[in-house]
Amino acid sequence: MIPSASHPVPSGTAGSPSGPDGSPDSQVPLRVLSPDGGLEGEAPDLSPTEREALYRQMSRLRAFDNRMINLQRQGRIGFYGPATGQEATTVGSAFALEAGDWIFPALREAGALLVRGYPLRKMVAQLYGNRADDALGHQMPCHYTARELRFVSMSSCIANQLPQAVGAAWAARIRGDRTVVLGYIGDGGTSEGDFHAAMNFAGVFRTPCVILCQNNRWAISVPVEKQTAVREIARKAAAYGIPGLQVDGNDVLAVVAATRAAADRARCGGGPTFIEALTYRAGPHTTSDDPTRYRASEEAGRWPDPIPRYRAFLEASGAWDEERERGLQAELEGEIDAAIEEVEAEPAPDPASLIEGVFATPPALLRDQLEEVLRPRR
Ligand SMILES: Cc1ncc(C[n+]2csc(CCOP(=O)(O)OP(=O)(O)O)c2C)c(N)n1
Ligand SMILES: [Mg+2]
Repeated sequence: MIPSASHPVPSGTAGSPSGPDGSPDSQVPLRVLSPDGGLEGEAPDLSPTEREALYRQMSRLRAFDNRMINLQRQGRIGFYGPATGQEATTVGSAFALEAGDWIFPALREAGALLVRGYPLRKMVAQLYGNRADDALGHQMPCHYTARELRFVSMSSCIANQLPQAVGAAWAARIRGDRTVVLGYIGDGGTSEGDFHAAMNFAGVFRTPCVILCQNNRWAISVPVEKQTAVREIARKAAAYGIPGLQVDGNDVLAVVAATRAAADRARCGGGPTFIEALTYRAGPHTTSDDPTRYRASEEAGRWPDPIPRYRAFLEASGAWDEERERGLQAELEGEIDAAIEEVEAEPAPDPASLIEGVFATPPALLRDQLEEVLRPRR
């Protein structure tokens, strides 16, 4: 883990929530695997198929990220925001939910959508914004949305999604159903007023939600030390009467365990939980960013890569080997190739769709503009 004077990541096997009474005890992040993949804590109860699925989805997300960055560099898509290094946090947390739970992503949660079973082809389509895209290019790239899978589109404005997540959880509570809401936020997002509004509301109304902060140590070029003067973001939860804990976000088993416990608590009427997942944004903020301008490249190497770390754990129990790895990589390459080929064959959206989908009857001004767009150029 990355040792830093102001934001250390001590090892430990037990996540210790600071209680709703706000006890200021120092946090010990929940950890199940050692940095090299040895079992050092209590693994969550998962079947062999589920254990393998965690690995497959993390690898799928990594392969997808790598290919989408290449596509952007080749000029085939305009923009991409990878989650490299954060696969365990998103995949593990979404995996711990039930299918009927809602997910309100921040900006780096494509892994949660993959876990939900969203077709990879639709993700590629969203990035191209052509006729294969459900939103017909009306959204910015990486703003996936899947109502049928209870995955709300991310909001471009940082932290907006959190009051919405907490409100949805309140609705579930009023209706008395068993839905839990998982709302994500980044370390940078915790400086926004919406973070306060959401945390306060969740605490006061004891809404059935899990608020998960992906502390990847950077908000574009702003390091977490300049974002907040508190050493552990999880401690902020105490001020809202919410239990807060830290988890090793590069340890997929720890993330599953922490999120599952928090979701179970919420489902049983125990109220919200705040989880700070300690992770690292190993890549650029987006394809428009060059992190070499503001941080040392050695920094990333101090964080265990969550994928080989978990692979070592699977291999130690005989559940994975080199041959299976080769098979998986070939399968992923084929899946991504096929998705790109299919989407690239689609034409651009019908220009008329530019003014559809917002107003029941598009106003005259928009109709005039469309006419101008369609008028043949001289
Ligand atoms: C309200 C608002 N302010 C600024 C931005 C520009 N912006 C986009 S992403 C980002 C950083 C977010 O950092 P963090 O919450 O840590 O998430 P991460 O990118 O690390 O996943 C900023 C400042 C924005 N989208 N919305
Ligand atoms: Mg961040």
